[in-house]
Amino acid sequence: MKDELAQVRKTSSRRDFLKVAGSLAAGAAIGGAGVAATQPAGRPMVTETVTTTVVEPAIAVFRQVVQPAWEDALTKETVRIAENMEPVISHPEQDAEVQKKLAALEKKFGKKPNILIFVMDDVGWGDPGVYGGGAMAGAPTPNMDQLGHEGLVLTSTYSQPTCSPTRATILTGRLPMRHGILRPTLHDEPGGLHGEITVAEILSKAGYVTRAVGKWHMGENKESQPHNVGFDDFYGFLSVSDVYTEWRDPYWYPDVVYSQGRTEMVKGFAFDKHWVHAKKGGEIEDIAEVTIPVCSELDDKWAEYSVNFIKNMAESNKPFFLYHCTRGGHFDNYPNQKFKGKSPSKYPYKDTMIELDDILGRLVKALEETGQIENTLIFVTSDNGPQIEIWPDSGYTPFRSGKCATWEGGVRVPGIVYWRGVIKPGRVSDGLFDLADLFNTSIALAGAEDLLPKDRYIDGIDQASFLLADAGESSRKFVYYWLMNTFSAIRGGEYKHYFAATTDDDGDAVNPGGASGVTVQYSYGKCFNLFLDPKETHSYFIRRLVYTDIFLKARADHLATFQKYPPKQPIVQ
Ligand SMILES: [Ca+2]
Repeated sequence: MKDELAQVRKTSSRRDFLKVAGSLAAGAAIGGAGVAATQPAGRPMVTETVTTTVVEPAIAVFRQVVQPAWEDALTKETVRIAENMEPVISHPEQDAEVQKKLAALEKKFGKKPNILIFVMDDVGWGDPGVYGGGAMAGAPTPNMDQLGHEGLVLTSTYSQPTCSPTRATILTGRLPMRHGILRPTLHDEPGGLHGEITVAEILSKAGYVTRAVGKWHMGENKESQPHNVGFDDFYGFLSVSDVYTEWRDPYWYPDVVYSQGRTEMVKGFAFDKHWVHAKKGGEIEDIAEVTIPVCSELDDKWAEYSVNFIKNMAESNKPFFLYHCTRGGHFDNYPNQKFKGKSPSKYPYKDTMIELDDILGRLVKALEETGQIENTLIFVTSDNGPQIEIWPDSGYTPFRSGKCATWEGGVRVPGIVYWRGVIKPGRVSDGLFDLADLFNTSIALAGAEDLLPKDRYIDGIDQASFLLADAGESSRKFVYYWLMNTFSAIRGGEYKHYFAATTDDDGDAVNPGGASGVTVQYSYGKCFNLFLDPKETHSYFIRRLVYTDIFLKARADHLATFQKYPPKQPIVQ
């Protein structure tokens, strides 16, 4: 019977298997000998009724069959490796496998690996073809798709609900309540990242050449500028695309464009209207004012800058950390002439998507041509979900709501990981990955764990072995969702338990999106099974009380970390 079961396992769906397993067990019960074969050792044989003998072995077989090939993170214990570090699920075997791979590479290349983090703006989980978008969504993404197919596609990568908080979380490994940037900085708000320790600062100490290219948006004040928080060189703009252009566009702002007084008022706001260049130890130099025609060429110029950097680094005995952040596809998209009207959709956001994909291809090509592709980790992501209120100049997500919300549409983003020769091609994982993990993972790849801060709480965890081992499992048990300073939800396994959320009812907005609702605290909570209900429309908290204890404890443990390490902003509960 074992052989028959094995054959069924290989060829049939689970439902078919259960049916066959049940009948085999029933037959065995009647025949006698078969029952003994599936009876667990030491369990007394039940022979009083046929019904009992059928059910018991069938369940035993069922348990054997559904033993997952993947790890059930929700049942795993975590280990706190330091008081100021997020607890992890330990995986000593995959850690050892990856250490072996990395040691061999270091021997081959004579230096630590390069790291390229490619952050797109407001691009949705559903936009790349490898996530179901691409050609379907009127904007094919062959380069993203290829990296995904030949690397690792993460289906549960999490950002923060908006731009600036996510970017600061990537660079500090800390949630917004700790680094203090709870929402995007606006035209007249200079403050930002100062006082934080960035991955660029740590990697610089570890011997890396560090460079930020493109959008910054983590504060314009001098102390927060990229070249003053660890980067050797910065080439891009300090704020966000719409800040530079929307008040120049008569379609959106006739009341400003055709009013000299209001135009002067905006020009008087405390933000630099130029895109800039700066080097560590130097001052910001303006390159050009970001008018609408200039805006449409920024991504192309920034790509060229990164390509040249990659080429120049080929002969260096130092590894690099390149943080390349695109302008697109944040509203308003004014596609480059080379791409305008070139997507099947022909809409500005879609034309921008095909340019972003082309740019990724240019960076990969530069790594290939200079012999660095096998010594470079590439991580492709977005800083938050699509800005639904701006539709149709916005991205696509199959999930509920969008940017500004903690619903999945706001924070679940693409996560494509590629490293030729290191990551086994064709991997797909739903293991949890918070973009904060890029901080710890980058530092681990640099072998610079000794330089991790000890005076502040770090929410990121080292996911190197998850990303790089052939069958790597995530070392993260929970993702914590914050809606600015309100604790919103926790995800563990496929379950997500809400304590608070932003409303996204049609009546609240022109288009129902994350930026238009109000924050509501749920009296008891909501619970969604993201496997069965990825759109989060069927809360069945009251039917899933068995998980509630886990989430209440996780919430209490998480909030307790703010006792020892106070947040920069007060928590609202
Ligand atoms: Ca964004």
